[in-house]
Amino acid sequence: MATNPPDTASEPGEHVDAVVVGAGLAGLYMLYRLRQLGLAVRAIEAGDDVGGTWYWNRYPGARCDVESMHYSYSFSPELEQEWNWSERYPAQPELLRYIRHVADRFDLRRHVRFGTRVLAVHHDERTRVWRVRTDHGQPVTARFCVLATGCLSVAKAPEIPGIDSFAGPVYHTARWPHDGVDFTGLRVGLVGTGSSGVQSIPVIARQAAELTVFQRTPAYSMPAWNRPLTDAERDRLKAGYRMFRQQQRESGFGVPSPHPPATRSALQVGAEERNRTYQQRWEFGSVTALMSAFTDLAVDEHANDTAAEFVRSKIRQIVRDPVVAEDLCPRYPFGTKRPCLDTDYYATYNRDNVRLVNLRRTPLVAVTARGVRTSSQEYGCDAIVLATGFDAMTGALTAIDIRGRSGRSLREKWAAGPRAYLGLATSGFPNLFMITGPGSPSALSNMIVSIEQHVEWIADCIRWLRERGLSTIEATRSAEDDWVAHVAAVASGTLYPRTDSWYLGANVPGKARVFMPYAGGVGAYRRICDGVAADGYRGFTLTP
Ligand code: NA7
Repeated sequence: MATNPPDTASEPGEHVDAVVVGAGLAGLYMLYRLRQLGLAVRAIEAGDDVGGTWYWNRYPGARCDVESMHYSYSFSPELEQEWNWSERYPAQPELLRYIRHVADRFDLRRHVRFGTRVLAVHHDERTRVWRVRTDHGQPVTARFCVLATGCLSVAKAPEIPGIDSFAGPVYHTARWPHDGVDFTGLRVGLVGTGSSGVQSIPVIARQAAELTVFQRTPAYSMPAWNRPLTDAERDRLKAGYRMFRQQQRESGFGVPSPHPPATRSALQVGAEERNRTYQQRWEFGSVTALMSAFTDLAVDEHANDTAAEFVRSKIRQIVRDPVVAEDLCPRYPFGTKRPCLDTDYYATYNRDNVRLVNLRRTPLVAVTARGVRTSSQEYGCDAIVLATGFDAMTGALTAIDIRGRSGRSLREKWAAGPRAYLGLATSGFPNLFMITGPGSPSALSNMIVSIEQHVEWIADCIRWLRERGLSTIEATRSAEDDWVAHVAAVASGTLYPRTDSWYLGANVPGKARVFMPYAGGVGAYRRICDGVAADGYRGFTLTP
């Protein structure tokens, strides 16, 4: 039942109640919830299929760093029961199969316009609708606009001189060819050692004749201990799924831990006991297990260094060449860049066909026609892989020309850093919502837990507005200012802002340096959002 004002109906284009930008995990669930409310909905997706992150990131070894049974939708108990994940940590092809299954099972594809990129989203104050312009096809107008554009969807162009002069192929991990790449017999140069590099390096090393890894900042990586799931494991979790989901929602990172909650400082226990605890967490294999071993690893430098040193000791044990091992040892506080989960990452440097180049010692000067030149020499390459990351959290939002009241541009409003109330909405942009936007736990959490929370909050909000005959909701400037200050205050109590990372926008030259995710935890954040809604959407202006 469309509710558009009659004067938009005479304009060319499609008129719906709500438009959703993106058909990844967030966009698909948003469609589902809005359709349940009886709204006319349209999603617009740049890819040719659903999947978002898991559609684009097809590099060898691509895998989620949250366990499959925890990184899956909780909204449908039937879906939970019928889908059988094959491995503890899901690989990209299986994740994409799952998301496609969800799209088909809930008949969501018919609401999505694929292969279409949103260029502009402009608010019309007279008719109070959003006008969405795309790279082709007709425009869409809608009362509500939801940006489900993802935190890691705009691949970062590398600021490497000469990259266009390279004679061979250049691949970015986040834009990998759909039919794969065969590196057999080739000399491959790979730039970047974040999660995408760490996952792809062992796989490419097994195929290529030679692999040269160009590392600027080493990652902290831990073994995933990935393995097939047994029927018994799947059945056990399925039987207790409802309680498990509740724990996820109330937890810090959206990843409940099988370990008892930490009660002591890392500095309160002796070295032997501390290392025993770290060893247990290492053997468990998860992104959060080590970080949550003691109460103060995220906030106290000295405590943190005990965990950092534990990982460094592992690197030194695994990597045979002591110079290479030292080059692989990170020096920034553990966990302040997102740690990686790997399969055979450090051991790969023991292979004869793998070489590590430490760009801190010999900086990358340029890419030439023949390979990669550092300050000390040129490394011949037949193919180059860029695992250089993303313009994270805000990149996909500011890539669109979004204009709110009085034609004000979001790009300009956020030039000094993103400003959003609860990471969900931004003042001056009525009826515009972001899923896992800056200022929400987003990338500091199990994304699907945060996605479901935002989608449900937005759907409940729209239903509430309709029940009261209200047409517009808009964050107030003062609520937004208070929230942005709160996000900064919480972050400043941690070690996170001390390290250059994509959480801070530090990986993109010229980007404002602001710690973007909310570090207060998924459970605490959810309670705040629920409280705002229970108070009649405190901090928002509501208009009939
Ligand atoms: P990341 O984690 O941002 O890693 C990118 C890597 O690329 C990192 O090591 C960067 O070094 C390196 N990089 C970026 N630009 C350059 C240039 N110009 N020269 C040399 N090295 C460079 O991206 P990922 O795709 O690996 O992972 C993103 C997230 O996806 C990950 O955290 C998981 O949540 C999933 P730097 O650290 O900037 O010195």
